[in-house]
Amino acid sequence: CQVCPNGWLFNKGSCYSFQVKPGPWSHARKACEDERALLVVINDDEEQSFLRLHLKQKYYWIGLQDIETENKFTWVDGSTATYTKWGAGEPNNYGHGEDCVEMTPRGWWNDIPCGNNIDGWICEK
Ligand code: GN1
Ligand code: CA
Ligand code: CA
Repeated sequence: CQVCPNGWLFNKGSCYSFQVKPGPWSHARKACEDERALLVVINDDEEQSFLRLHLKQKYYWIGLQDIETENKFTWVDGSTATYTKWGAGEPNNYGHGEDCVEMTPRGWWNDIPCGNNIDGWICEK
């Protein structure tokens, strides 16, 4: 018996896949859906701390965005963000607009342009 598919990590009722493949946020979201998963939805500090252990110096997309309404951050499961782990000064919608969220190597969240090709993404199912 196996709790998660090969290559996925188990924590507290969910399975997680860390993908190191550069691409924009929309690609990351689609890639997770293709695996019958979602771009990761982070609900509490326990989940955040678990994910942080596996970042390996990379930047990953998470399932949070404010594309529709500036500064209304919504998860890909449709929920509004209550728990957050923004870095200092974030989210700042820097420059011409930053509507998608990355997790930086030390675990802090930062809004960046959705079209940026960052290192990868994290799926959850
Ligand atoms: C800044 O400093 P850096 O490049 O890690 C900015 C972020 C922006 C990012 C855009 C404190 O991050 O908010 O999303 O540029 N950080 C600060 O590239 O202003
Ligand atoms: Ca924004
Ligand atoms: Ca930012």
